[in-house]
Amino acid sequence: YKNPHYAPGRTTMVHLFEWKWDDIAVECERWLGPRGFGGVQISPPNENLIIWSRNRPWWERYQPMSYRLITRSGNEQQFANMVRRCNNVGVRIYVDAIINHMTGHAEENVGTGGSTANFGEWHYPAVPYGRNDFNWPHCVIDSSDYVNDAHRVRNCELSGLKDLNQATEHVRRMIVNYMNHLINLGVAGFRIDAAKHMWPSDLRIIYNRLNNLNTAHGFPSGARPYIYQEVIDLGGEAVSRNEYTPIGAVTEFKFGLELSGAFQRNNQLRWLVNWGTPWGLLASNDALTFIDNHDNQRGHGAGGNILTYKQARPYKGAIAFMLAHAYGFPQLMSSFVFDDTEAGPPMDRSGNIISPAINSDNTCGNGWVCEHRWRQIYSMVVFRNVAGNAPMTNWWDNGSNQIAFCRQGRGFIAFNNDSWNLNQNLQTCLPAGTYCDVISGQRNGNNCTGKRITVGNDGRAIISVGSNDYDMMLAIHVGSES
Ligand code: QV4
Ligand code: CA
Repeated sequence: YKNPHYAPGRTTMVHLFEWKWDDIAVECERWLGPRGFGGVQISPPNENLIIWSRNRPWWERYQPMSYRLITRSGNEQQFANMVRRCNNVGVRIYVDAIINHMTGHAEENVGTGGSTANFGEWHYPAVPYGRNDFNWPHCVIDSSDYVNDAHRVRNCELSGLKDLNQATEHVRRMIVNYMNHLINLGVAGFRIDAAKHMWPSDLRIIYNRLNNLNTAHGFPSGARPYIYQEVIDLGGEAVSRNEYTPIGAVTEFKFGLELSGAFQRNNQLRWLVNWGTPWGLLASNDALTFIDNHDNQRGHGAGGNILTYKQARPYKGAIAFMLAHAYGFPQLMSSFVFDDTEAGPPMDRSGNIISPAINSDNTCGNGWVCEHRWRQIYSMVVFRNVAGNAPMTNWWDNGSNQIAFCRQGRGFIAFNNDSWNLNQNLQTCLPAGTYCDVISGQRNGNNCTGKRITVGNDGRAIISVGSNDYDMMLAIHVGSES
């Protein structure tokens, strides 16, 4: 369950938060496939409660009404079409699976597919679920439970969301049917929402009942779905991430918290010399890594000061470090613009999501940020693919916030987060030649649109990153030789 089953040479997925299936299909074909992205995490595809009383917040999608594939992102036919088209260009689809609970909002009761429920009676006829399928007697998780009471974290409601009992055969069967339906349609794996709130022993049984990935979509025979479980564990809680690593990968929330701190100069970059398990991170193979996610970029979920697209310069630095470093399985966030932390995606008056516009410089419009289309970010996805399994070597730092390292023989990166210039003769571990920096520009035929770096026969080069440069890093790799 820990292999994402990316197409060969691909390493990185992007969360296209609240995108429509038709738009993801075309994005796979025109951008993600050609640029070497490995996969897409999509928003929950199952029917959710429509919440007009809060003007269709993004979080309505975390209130399931049924497992029918019909949401503001599209219907089942559009979903199937997206998965097929993305797989055809080597881009995998990962589903955000909400299997801990149903709805938690009492005032409205119609879903995106027209299903209704009787919230007060624990009655969801479109699944169907009834009162016996939920944990009983009902209770709501208090903040103190997270510290003291793993039982209540698993068996009480997460902010009033009706809490399913995954120990019952009927609930297991409904969940497994839903997930297997998605596997048959060609998805490669799942984000398990709110995994902390379910018993690992129940989850193990559910995972073991899942089908192998669909070979008609290009997966090897016998391939198990990739499973990464949302467990926020910054330490000091009754539930530990270590309870979940035996059954799948886990979202590593310390990763983005620590890197956000370092790139905001709350910590010197030189300390990143031993980035990884010495920092208290999960084993690399167990970790789904990211800087921000859809929750913590807007103050939901885990605490802490997290970098987002709103602090573009240090954010790009942190993302570049994530992608250059060998640790973990990285995921990029792709956002819509927001000020109101509850606001849903760009939509018209009827609540239909408005598609992103694509500008001539490849960036997005219509209220979409599309971080995955920022040159400094997509170029680093290529860097990671090119680096492959090459070991990290030749760490250099200036004792402060200037650092550099190699991916031996494949790539080299330097960062300057100090308030003075970086000018050094450094070992790049690359063959002699002339290379284009993929941060300040790119290779254009035999020319570079940004900085050009000359690597000598000894592998050394003069590396310059001014403290006032537009970006704080410089990256070259064997694919950027001019
Ligand atoms: C309100 C009150 C409750 C009350 C309840 C009863 O706040 O005290 O009990 O009404 O009616 C929304 C509202 C929330 C509301 C709730 C129920 O924000 O105020 O409760 O609905 O109607 C997202 C949002 C939540 C949202 C939820 C469902 O973040 O705000 O709640 O969707 O719409 C912990 C967990 C972790 C979780 C994280 C947010 O360990 O698993 O909190 N993260 C995941 C998702 C996240 C999602 C959920 C879990 C739930 O990443 O996006 O929550 O599926 O850390
Ligand atoms: Ca639960």
